[in-house]
Amino acid sequence: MANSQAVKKEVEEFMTGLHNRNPYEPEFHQAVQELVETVMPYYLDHQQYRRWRILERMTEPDRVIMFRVTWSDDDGEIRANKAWRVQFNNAIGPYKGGMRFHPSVTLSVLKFLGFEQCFKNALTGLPMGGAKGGSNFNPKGRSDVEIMRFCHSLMTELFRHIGESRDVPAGDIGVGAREIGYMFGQYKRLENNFVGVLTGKGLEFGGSLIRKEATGYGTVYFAQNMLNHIGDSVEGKDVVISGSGNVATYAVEKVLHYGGKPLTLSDSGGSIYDPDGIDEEKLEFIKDIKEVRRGRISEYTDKYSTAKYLEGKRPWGVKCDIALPCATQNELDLDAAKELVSNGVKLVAEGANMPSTLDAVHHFLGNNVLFGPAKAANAGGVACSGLEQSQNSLRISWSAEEVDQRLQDIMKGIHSKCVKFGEGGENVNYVQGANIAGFEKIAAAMTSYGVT
Ligand code: NDP
Ligand code: 2IT
Repeated sequence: MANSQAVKKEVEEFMTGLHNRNPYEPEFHQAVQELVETVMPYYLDHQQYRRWRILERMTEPDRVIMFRVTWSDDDGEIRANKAWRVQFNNAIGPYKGGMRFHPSVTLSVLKFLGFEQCFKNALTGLPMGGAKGGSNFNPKGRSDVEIMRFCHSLMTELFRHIGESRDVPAGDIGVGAREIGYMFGQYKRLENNFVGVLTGKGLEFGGSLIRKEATGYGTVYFAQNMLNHIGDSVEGKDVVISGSGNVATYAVEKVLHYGGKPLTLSDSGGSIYDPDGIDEEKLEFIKDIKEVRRGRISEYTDKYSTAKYLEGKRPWGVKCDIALPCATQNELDLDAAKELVSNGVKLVAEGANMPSTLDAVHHFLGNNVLFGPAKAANAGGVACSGLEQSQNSLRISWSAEEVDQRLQDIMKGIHSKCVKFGEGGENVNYVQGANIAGFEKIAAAMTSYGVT
């Protein structure tokens, strides 16, 4: 076993090289640092991987496709956006990962997401490589027809780079059932081929039951596994959740199924805090605001006057047992982590991708908080996408119960893999467990191929 000084030196040297090769990509640096810190001792103990330079190869995407998306808005103005598809690694299966439409999308953001996706997908046990794509297009305030024109134009370039055995995109921030429908429609038209080339499709054209619920449900299944492992459960726990999109709303739903009390939600404008708890009826109102009317979370307090709207604030100051960050990257920093810990938080599970900064992660781990990192905790979404691909290939549809049972089994399997590689301290170190388990599978496959 390599000593800690030697590990530290190797991490520093590796990260210096990565920074030099990839300047101005802070999110990508952060995601790699988090992985390399925990994987390096394992890497040094497995010299065959080091000899084959697996870490250097694994941190370089197979390819990045960058293109222009031109479209006309409702006033007839011509617009041009940037778009990318980062095909990171297909050692264990066809590229798989979502598309994000948000003005904050950059190559660095998509490289961090594509990189994390590789390990997440490996953890699911399904044959899926890692990719991510998206555009700096801002869907907010755009009409349905503008969204359609944008999606069609994007697919007019993307279609030549994807395929059911090549690369299978899905949704992410700003990309839900509506956008997937427009993109699938254009793909089908251009290729004259009806295949499962996207996941998250409508139920009428090859979508899977439970896909829309899967990321939020899966995050809570994972939290439940973590608590069960120490003889506890979600029942009776106060839960603080951020975001109010796909992941957050279905996390609330599963917390309610398990007898927990969701207290907060948020969006980019601020947070709502309901001391009485968000129940099923209130959740239906939120889904109507966000999914149907595409409104703001602040509207919640117009209807439920005992709730507070914390304008411009994230919800981490609210006392809780469990925190589920489900909005976006770096939404939970060191100050927020300190506040949560001093308020007695027991468990944090990441529904979003990389929502906690690296020093926040260190603070949780250093204070015996059970911490479920994104690549394990939110893998339910892509796992269910994998199940959608299986159903498409078999040309059958499974019932909601069957898909949900498979999802629960997959989340349990991911938990076991994390325990296998993360045991040793007072608590299971799920960051170490997830990183090493994911790394091992991809590294073994890459080694089998020789120098590729
Ligand atoms: P949605 O677009 O459905 O919802 C995103 C939510 O996060 C909205 O409430 C949005 O608020 C908020 N948000 C987005 N960007 C910011 C920001 N910069 N600051 C504050 N709030 C923000 O996306 P999803 O629910 O699908 O995705 C949420 C997270 O979960 C992302 O990190 C995504 O990568 C991750 N994820 C998603 C999966 C999926 O299957 N959809 C699978 C695994 C992970 P507003 O409306 O104001 O923008
Ligand atoms: O981050 C993610 O795992 C997703 N956005 C889902 C990807 C997918 O292919 O379903």
